[in-house]
Amino acid sequence: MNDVERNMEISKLLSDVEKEPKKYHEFLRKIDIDELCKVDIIGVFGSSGSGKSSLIGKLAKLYRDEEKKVGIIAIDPTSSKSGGAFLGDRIRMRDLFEDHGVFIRSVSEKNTGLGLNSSIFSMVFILASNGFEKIFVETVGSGQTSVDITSLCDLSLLVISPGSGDEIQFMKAGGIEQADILVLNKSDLPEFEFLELELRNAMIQKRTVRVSTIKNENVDLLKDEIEVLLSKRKKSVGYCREKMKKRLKKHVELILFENLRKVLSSIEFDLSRYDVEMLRSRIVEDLYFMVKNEKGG
Ligand SMILES: Nc1nc2c(ncn2[C@@H]2O[C@H](COP(=O)(O)OP(=O)(O)OP(=O)(O)O)[C@@H](O)[C@H]2O)c(=O)[nH]1
Ligand SMILES: [Mg+2]
Repeated sequence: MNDVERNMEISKLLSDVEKEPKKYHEFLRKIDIDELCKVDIIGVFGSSGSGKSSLIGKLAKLYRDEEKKVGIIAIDPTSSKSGGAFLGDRIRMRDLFEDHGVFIRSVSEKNTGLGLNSSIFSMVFILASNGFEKIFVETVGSGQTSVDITSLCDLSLLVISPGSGDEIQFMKAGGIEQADILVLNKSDLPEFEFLELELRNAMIQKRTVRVSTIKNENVDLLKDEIEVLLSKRKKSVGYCREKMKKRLKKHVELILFENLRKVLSSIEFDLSRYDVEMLRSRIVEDLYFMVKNEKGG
């Protein structure tokens, strides 16, 4: 099978899985967990416009130069109404869109409010078991979202650029422990020195790499850092299976959460009319029906 055929096959599998959970169960039953462990999943988060997509584009290019296959999943926050960001990415990552060794998908967060959903996990697993060696997951935000994304990824990058004052405050409050590498992007801009100053004042101890994505400066250095960290992590005994367990746990949590929401939204009556006890029994009943229906009963 060549790359084009394989990509078409993956696209089909992805949409089948969306429509029919059973297909996903079949797929999941067959995957080789140890094989999956060899794939590197890299999370990239940070505020909107910090340069995440541009950076992923440049990193992907470096991996493509080594003939590694690259998957990119960009999660759009539900609030972004237009396809503008994605179209922009199409322009910024034009070379990649034409490269069949790269698989790019833009997915919606689907109103979970968590910055991710269960189908992102399925996508990652599907790409990982189809020969993609490096998988990037891009997501906006750096709060709880990034915590959840970390459970999926082997390594995560927080991208900040001039004007990311809020994030620095957040980091200072200890909120960003989960980022492995802090990427200071847009070093070509004159305002960059303020970013450095702000960071120095906040006294944040974190592995940091300064890059200019637009000028392609230091992106290779960042890639080296990523590789060193990944190989160190993957060499540690029991890492892969433990990580996989964390991923599957989060995956299960998301599936439960999404099903629960479905049930709640199907309760079509004015909830405000009910008292606490009645609401409780209503939920219990509906859950009971959901479980029964799932079993085909
Ligand atoms: N000057 C400068 N601009 C950059 C650099 N990297 C990215 N940009 C610009 O910053 C803007 C946002 O870049 P994106 O890569 O789309 O940022 P993003 O974080 O993916 O944005 P969202 O997906 O909307 O959250 C674009 O106009 C880029 O051209 C850089 O290193 N220097
Ligand atoms: Mg982007």
